[in-house]
Amino acid sequence: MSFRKDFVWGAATAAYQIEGAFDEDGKGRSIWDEFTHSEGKIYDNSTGDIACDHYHRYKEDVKLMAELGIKAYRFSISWSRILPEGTGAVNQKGIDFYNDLINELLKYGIEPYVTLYHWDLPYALHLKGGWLNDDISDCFELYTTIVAESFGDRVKNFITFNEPQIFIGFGYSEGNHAPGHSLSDKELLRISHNVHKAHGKAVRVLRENVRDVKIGFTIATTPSVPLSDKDIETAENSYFSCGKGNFVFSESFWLDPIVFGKYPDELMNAYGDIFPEKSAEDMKLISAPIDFIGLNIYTGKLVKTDENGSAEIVPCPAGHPRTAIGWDIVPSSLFWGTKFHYDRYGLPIYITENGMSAHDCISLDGKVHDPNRIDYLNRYLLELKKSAENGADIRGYFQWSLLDNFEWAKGYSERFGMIFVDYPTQKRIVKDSGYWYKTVIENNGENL
Ligand code: GBH
Repeated sequence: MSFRKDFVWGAATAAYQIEGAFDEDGKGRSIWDEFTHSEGKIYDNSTGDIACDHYHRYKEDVKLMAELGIKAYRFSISWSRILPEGTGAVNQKGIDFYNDLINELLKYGIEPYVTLYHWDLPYALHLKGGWLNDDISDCFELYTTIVAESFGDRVKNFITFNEPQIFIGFGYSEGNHAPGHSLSDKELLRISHNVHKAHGKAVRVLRENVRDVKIGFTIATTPSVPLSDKDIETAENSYFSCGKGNFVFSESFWLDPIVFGKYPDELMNAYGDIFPEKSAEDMKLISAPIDFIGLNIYTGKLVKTDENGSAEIVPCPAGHPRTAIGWDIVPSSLFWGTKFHYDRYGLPIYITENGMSAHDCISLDGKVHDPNRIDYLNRYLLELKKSAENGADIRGYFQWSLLDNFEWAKGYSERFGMIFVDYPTQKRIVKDSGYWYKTVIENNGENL
């Protein structure tokens, strides 16, 4: 045993972070266009107007992927590129762009994995209330129908949402991501239920329109890692708890309704009185079967059992290794995150994101040396392999990210790519870790 023979080795990106061409060829504005264009929101005052200029350079980027032996590419579609107003008229040039990209990928035998929503809500819909508007799930259904009809003959893998926790938690609660709001719990619950319904409607549309489709839902997760063997149960319970104060960021709030057709009792006990109206029909829609769970794992938190038998988070010791963005390096988060999710939900798992930021630069020899990233990836992938050997059904791994790109509120200050992007010239340089990843793919991880 080890990684499956057909293990999917991939790379991931998202539309707003790489495409640029923010107002070209009929694209409408998204909440991220508006957010980055308002003063003081982004660390380095940058925007995604040009980003990696992938809209114009996708052929070069796909070719680089092929050279690295990448088997699958996870990217997102910009809703406002194909529906500038969110609903209504379709922008044919937007459809053309994704058709060209998909065809280019298939030419090299790279399998497309499409994320429908990676945070860039059409601004026109935001003005009508966005995710708070109860009509939004119908708009999402329409958007998904167009995607399914346009690309479903060639794209078979879809992820409805990327990290609802983060776009809702950061965008509508903490306010440091677009659209920069700080809403009440009652409003956050309404938004979340609308996202759940939008997911359900998208699943229905994809099943009806795309032959042999595989559908997943991706969450952001910082797994609880047991400090010792005595703490396994405590870590697992705390990982899936969904109590007061943390429901948006929790796991079970997102996945229980989708997999079990039921919001967690803990949530309903705490918030039942302010929860929006939900019908049995809603719950049936939300829990339409999906094919896999996508986990985005970057770090973990160590958990031990305190004197009362409850979970206590143990901070990493001083000097513990961290990535440039400040996240602790906890390789075993890949083992425990996949194990706990497989134990609870029993669905196939893809790691839809994992990777690290570093302050990479071009050396005198013209290359980009990133030994720390190679070490990070090596350690994390060994833990993933261990989890697969331990029985979790792990189907694939997408490294975040193919390219250095626009890191949301951090602008261009963090580099997550296996390919370096020199923004002033848009020159691409494969980092040492990119070449290293190539050998991992060639050996199906046996050389780790
Ligand atoms: C993802 O979000 C996004 O999907 C992607 O677009 C983004 O570029 C990428 O990751 C890199 O950020 O304070 O140590 O506990 C990641 C969401 C939220 C993951 C915060 C790590 C906690 C770190 N992240 N989280 S820590």
